[in-house]
Amino acid sequence: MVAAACAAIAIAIGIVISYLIHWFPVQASTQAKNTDRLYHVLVIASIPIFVLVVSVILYSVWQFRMRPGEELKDGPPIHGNTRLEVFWTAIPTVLLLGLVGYSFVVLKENEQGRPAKEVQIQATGEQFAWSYTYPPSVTGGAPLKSDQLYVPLDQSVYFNIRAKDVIHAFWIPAFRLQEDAVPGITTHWRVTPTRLGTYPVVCNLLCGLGHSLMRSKVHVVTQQQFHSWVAGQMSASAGGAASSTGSSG
Ligand SMILES: [Cu+2]
Repeated sequence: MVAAACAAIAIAIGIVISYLIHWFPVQASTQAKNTDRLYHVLVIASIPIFVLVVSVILYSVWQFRMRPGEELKDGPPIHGNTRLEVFWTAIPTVLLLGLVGYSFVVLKENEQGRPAKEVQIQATGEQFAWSYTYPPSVTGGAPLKSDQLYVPLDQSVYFNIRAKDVIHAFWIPAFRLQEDAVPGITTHWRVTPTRLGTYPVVCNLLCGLGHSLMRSKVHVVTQQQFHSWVAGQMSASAGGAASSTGSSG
């Protein structure tokens, strides 16, 4: 009875602490909210098990400790306990299947296809920088290459992720999304930004000496600002191209 009360108190304290500590950066996407909810469910499911396991260990260490004069004694010869073994196999199985199932649902939801009006952006990793290509479906003209990442608020963005040299990982912590950038193949992730602001883009796979400098920023702006930024970049690159042809001719 006392043990059960202590366990309940320990579980409650654990859950409160898990909520009080801010583990993560701000949530800036729909996917971030789903992922954080999953994380909290996993923590809340893990705390009672942690308390149970640690309690059994501490109890056993104290209760079955060697007392003076018992140095040469051996433990009682016990062989198996079918009922106990069925329990400690069945309960973790059910629990794990439940949590794996829920994780699967969250991942599926995060990757779900969106309506046709989706912005496509190609992110390319190379030693040691990220660059971005906005395709004709976004620019309405030629593809736009830039070292800056702008994404529109409340609109689904689909990233095609590539690498030129070695394996990198395209990670935006505020979106809670990460995928490897692998030479020779294109990987993807999909995000719906939900918070205006500027957030770090990080390469999260050791890719060489400059790896720690391989950082960039994502600007989440309104849809109107996004389109005017793209238009501005397009006219700037058109102007640049025109002047360079002018000077060479
Ligand atoms: Cu890297």
